[in-house]
Amino acid sequence: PGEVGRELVARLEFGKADFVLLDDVSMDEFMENLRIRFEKGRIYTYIGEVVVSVNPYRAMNIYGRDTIEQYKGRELYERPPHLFAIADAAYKAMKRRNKDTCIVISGESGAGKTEASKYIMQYIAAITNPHQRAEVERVKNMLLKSNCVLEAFGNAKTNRNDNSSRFGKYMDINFDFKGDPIGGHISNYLLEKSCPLTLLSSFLSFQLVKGGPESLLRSLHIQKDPAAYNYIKVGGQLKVTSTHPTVADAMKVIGFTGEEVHTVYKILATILHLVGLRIWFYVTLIENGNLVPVLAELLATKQESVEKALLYRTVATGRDVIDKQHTPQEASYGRDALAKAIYDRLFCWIVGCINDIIEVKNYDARIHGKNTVIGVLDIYGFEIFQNNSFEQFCINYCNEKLQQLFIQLVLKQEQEEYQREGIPWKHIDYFNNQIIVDLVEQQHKGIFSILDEACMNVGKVTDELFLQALNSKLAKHAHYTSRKLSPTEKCLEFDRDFRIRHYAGDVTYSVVGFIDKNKDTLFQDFKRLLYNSSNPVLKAMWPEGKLSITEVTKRPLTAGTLFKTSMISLVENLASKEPYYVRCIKPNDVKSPLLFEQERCRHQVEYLGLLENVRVRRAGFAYRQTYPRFLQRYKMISQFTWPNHDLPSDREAVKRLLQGCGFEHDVAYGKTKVFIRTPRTLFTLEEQRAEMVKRIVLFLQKVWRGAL
Ligand code: AD9
Ligand code: MG
Repeated sequence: PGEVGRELVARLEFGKADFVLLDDVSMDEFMENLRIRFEKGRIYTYIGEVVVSVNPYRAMNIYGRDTIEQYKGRELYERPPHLFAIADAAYKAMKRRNKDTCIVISGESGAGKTEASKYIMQYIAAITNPHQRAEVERVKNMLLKSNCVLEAFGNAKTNRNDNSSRFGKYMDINFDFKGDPIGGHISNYLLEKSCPLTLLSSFLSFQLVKGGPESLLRSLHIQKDPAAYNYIKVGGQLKVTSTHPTVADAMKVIGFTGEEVHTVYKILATILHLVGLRIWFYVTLIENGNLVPVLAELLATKQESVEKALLYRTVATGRDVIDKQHTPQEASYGRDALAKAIYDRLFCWIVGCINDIIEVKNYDARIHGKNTVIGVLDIYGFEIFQNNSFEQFCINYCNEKLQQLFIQLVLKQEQEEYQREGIPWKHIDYFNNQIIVDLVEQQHKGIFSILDEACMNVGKVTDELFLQALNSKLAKHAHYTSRKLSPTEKCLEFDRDFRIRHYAGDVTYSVVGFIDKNKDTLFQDFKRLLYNSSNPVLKAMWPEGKLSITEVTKRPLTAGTLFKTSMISLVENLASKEPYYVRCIKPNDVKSPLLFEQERCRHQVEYLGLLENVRVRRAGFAYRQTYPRFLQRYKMISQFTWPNHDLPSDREAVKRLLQGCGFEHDVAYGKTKVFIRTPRTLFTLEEQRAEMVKRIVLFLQKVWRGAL
């Protein structure tokens, strides 16, 4: 009775645990339910099998061992909504049905994606390897530790999140036939590195300034006094945390050699010094030349080479090769590009090393059967800022791709289930965003192609010319417009603006910087400089520096094209798996556990497409359940099924029960499951059940009292 009583109260007070059960799918009702649940500390709510999560901004006592036990092996609806339920569903599908599954976590910066991915990993680690096999424990430890290393290099303090992931991450966890982890693989996407100064806010770099031991700092020529680096002032004060020893330890534990770790230090120190390196404004000369020998030492190369690479550029004119001096502006640009590129390479190299370490080894599929996978994707959600540039364009394109995948998979899954169960398919009306995906990625006609074409122009390449090309090629596209095409539109304030009508809403992008960021060029001279380093680790990071000046004719792929290609393959990979979704919402901008900012949240609900999600879910059958489980829950509301039925099958019994309630028109009977179309029906069933439960409880209480 205690549990039943609690459940009844919970149902009344904590809003609806599944948005599909809303009386009416409107924004207002959705928001009301979300707010009630957040204020009551119920941070998770379902839309069918999707978890909507609101960042609580406080420690919640819902991730402990006892909670894990409650969710282990249970079905989704048996417990209150939780990440663990989704993790368990993904795990069960993988283990029972031998399916590859994936968990896609999205939401804006600070919404709680990375925390969610860690809880999911933790849950999987906790429920696997019941026999404590040493090798599996080792793998689990590696997978968890590798996260810590990646965060140290890939996360930074931003004004939106103190521990913001500056890269998209997809991690595969491989399981053996027993369902225990045996390895993994990480893919990283678009490390945000727009400005070298922001780079330095990455934790480990900070730690090097202050957190490292004296001897290490001396060898890196770093002064102990942070005031010497007062140019690093991202987000105010230098924040020093004590991650330095932990990260170094984690790196060593997972198998980085001492030399590798030391090279990492040297590279970070190089960036620190590079950012401090000043070039005179009027002449191409280095103002603080004392840094040149320091850089040469850290990069294990010659002083002259460093200086030359910073100030000159080798160009081939016909058969001659000449050294052409940069303008001071070019030299400063080159220096910044070098700092960014080094960090980017370092990060990719670290990911590569981790992959070598955690990849599945000694697994013979012929003996042990197929090894299955759970993928976890922690990736940036839709971004709409005051000023949106190339990065937001890429990120929003990524979200269009994921939305397209979502539409295809949810609909495909529904369709397949109906087929399996022998129920006729009914068309679902929804907005298909393929047209926007095409607008961005189509060969020759898409925005990425137009951008690449503009970048390839000989002669003067400017952002304005790119915008002109967009305007002439996309003038008739329903989802594209610009100041020139719609001069009266208020939100297109500047000539440099263009706007895309994304599925989640309109976003105005400023064309400034698109060309530069897309080309993402690092002068070849730098690549040669680093390739010729006598430090083998550093050299290995820059294989293309091997090419001589006359050999370098092919243009490197642009940032846009690389991103597009990686997104296409990511989506292909996800599409081959059974997906589960976690949609994260950030309740306010001040990290408060109490504040539910209505407008902020509404906006996110909009661009996560959650209402659309509820609609798709409800357009088919809102609820489905296997016959035995359905009976288990509702059998008390019919005399034919309570306490047991004598019909030939559970299917017949469910039919009888629903007929008795007058719901015949609203249900379909599949081979193993009953499908209920409208949530109202389920609602009524729930109410009748609650009523019966109450009566039974009262009855039992009377019996007990009588017996006593
Ligand atoms: V970003 O796109 O990487 O900038 P995320 O990853 O969405 O962002 P993150 O997971 O880092 O956000 O969460 C931000 C902060 O919110 C964390 O540092 C926690 O302080 C807080 N948070 C998030 N989820 C939870 C939670 N389930 N319980 C408690 C949480 N605190
Ligand atoms: Mg994150």
